[in-house]
Amino acid sequence: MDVIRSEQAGFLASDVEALKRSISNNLRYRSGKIPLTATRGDWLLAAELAVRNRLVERWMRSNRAYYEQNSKLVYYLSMEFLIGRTFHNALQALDISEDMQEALKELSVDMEEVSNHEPDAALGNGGLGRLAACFLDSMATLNLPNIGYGIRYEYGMFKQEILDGYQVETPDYWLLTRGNPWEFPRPEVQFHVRYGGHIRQEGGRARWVDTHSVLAMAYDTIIPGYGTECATTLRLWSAKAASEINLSDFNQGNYSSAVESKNMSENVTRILYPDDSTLHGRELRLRQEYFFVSASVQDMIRRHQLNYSSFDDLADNISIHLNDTHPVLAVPELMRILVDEQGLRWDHAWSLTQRIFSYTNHTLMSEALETWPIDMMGRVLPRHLMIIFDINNEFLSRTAEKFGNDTELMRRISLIDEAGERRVRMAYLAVVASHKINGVSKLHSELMKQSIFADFAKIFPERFMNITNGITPRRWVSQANPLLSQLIDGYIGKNWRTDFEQLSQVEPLGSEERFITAFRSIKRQNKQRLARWVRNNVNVNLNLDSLFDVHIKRIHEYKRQLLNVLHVITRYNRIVANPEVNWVPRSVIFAGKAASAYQMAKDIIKLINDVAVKVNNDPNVGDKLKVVFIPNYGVSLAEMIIPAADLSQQISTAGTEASGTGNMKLAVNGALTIGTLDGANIEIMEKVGADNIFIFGNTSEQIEDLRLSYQPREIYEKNPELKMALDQIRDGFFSPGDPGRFRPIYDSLINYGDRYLLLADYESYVATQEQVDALYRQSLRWDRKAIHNIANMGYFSSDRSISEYAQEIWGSVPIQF
Ligand code: 26W
Repeated sequence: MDVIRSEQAGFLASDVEALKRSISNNLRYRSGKIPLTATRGDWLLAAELAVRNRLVERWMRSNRAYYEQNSKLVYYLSMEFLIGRTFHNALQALDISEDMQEALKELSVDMEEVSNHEPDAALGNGGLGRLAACFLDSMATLNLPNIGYGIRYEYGMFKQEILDGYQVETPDYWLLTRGNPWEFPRPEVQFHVRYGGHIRQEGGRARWVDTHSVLAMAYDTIIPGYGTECATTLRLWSAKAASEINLSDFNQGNYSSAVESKNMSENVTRILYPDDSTLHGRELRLRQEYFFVSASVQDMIRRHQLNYSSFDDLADNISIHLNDTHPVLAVPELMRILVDEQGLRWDHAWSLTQRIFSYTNHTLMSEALETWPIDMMGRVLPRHLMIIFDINNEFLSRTAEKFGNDTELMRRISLIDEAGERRVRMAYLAVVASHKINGVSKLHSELMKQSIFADFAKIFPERFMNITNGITPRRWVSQANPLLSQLIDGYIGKNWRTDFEQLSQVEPLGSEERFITAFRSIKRQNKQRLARWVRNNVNVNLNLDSLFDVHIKRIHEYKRQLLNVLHVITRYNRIVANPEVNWVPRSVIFAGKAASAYQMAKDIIKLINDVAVKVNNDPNVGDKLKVVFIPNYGVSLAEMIIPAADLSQQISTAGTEASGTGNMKLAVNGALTIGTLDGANIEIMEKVGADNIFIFGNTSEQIEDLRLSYQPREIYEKNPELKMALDQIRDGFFSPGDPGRFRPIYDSLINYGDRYLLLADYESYVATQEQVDALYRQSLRWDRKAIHNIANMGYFSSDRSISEYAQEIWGSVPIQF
């Protein structure tokens, strides 16, 4: 009776009976199936829609509350949102996981089995995209009104297969196989995004004419908060040809040219660029960047005009956050709309713009900093280039007024790099246009001021700040590690999910035998879950008593997977030389994708796999050492690997990893970290204490000094174990059929300067690995330290990060329910 009444009132009840009815109805009326003919995919869809519908009510109410309360709205602009799966996350938000499991069970469906059918939404490369996803989760959970804007890529991050040890990329057809049940297409929300053409001056106003346009259509996804009624929106744009297929071509039988221009237009949202380190300066990428920011800014202006008759209060009503420089064209786009289309004076528009924008930098690596050739930008976006020139002129003359006409300084800070081919420096544009600029860890924010933005930090000291990254406890503990979560709940209650600092109450449990025993057993069960997966998919048997040593992240030279390999080879050589020693058994687990054009990263993957073949098949080694490369790393695999880790590898060259967030996920799931003093590792050490983390290697300052006179060959000559490992790589010990295969890896270290100073840190790394072994032998001490880590990681919640953004940058406040 209750169920019926609440459904009549517009609510969907969420008891088992109501869920069953929804699922059955969806199966029947959405898919046209009966249980007898339903596939797993059909059941999943039916269950997903049942969940989605139950979120809609919250979503509508949140949107209403936002309008009624006149709240400031945060627009989070990001080229990437690495969401992963949604089903479990939504169940958790609604607190109906158990009821859903029961409902499906009564329909003879295994929830675990069907939910593994859901593809990951892999609309991102790595850390930056996943951070955006954690931030959306936190903004919704904190009741902060916001809209995330991005691109609805038809193909997300490529799928990685490992064939004969090599990475092979295949397209990620995530939308084609089953559609996306979580999204709401909004055909009524479309904007023209224009490219090309030229500028005509008319009555003192610039008119952008003879353009070619592509339509941007919105697709909305609900982002549910946890422990709140709040649900917010992720709005992704998809390209549609402005004119449909050319009918006259079609009627004349020219079928290919009939669809060609449609395809060209729609290519703009076809695929995610799978490179997170080097900018290739491709025109299609520039078009993508403009495409989504133009549609987003037009959408913001439309929304503003629904409620306001002038733009005077625009900066009090909205904040626009730039997730790295990828969306920075939103700056000239807002200026263009305000000045050219809405008739605002330049100065007025610029002062609004500076109050509205803020920018987070995620990398200092010069090859990843975006710059666009003037030529290309002038061709694709002529009006925006003019606006950037105008911003630059004004910025340079104001700076000259204040700091004197120092031509060297002007050359350095100009938004236009005049050396060689002239290019626009997008990071400088972001800094000049933003009132706040932050790095993502304390060290990174300091280095940012000392290196790429040194001049700007003097010109605008009040703009620069730090907000250390965080991760969402909902996905990375509660969802990924249900056993650990239940254990913690039993002692301290469930509220740590929204108040992560409550984990500190776990601290005293580190001396309670019952808790330690339970913790140990859970770690083992998580290792078992992973080992089962590895056996079925990689055909390697992992020893559950071995130390699970985990190195999972994009494959990149600066992240130094190769340093890990050097240790593995050293360990292997030691075992072979002394098989009788009672070695601490290790399973070294790698996972990560290499950018498709990044040959060295791909060579490293092949090396890992070749070393694995050698080590795993050597009868002298047995269970003492296993090496596994888990293919196709992504959010869902991370959720399985992380809870099973004993040791977390965070071994980037100090000064290169802006923050890291995998480091946080692993530590809070009870892995101990072996790491350098880089990025957020430093802050993790501050929280957990130097005794509970394995720090090694040169500091960023030492690295800077070392670079001046670095001689990797000398280190190699002096250290026989290191020399042996490198010679084995060089001489084909791991690639007997192709002995020269890894020569480029050897050369990069010994002959081409070892850019990431692996050799400088090798000895201290290997020595620290010995300390790891020694501690692992004392399992009680190990477990206590792991528990101590969990108890002291509460700071690294993305809720804390987002509260800081809201208070210190956006000035936004929660909606009241
Ligand atoms: C060439 C285009 C490009 C350049 C840089 C694409 C993507 C990037 C990103 C900045 C790379 C990235 O994901 N950076 C990571 O951001 C995380 C979230 O702040 C940090 O935790 C990582 O340390 C940082 O590498």
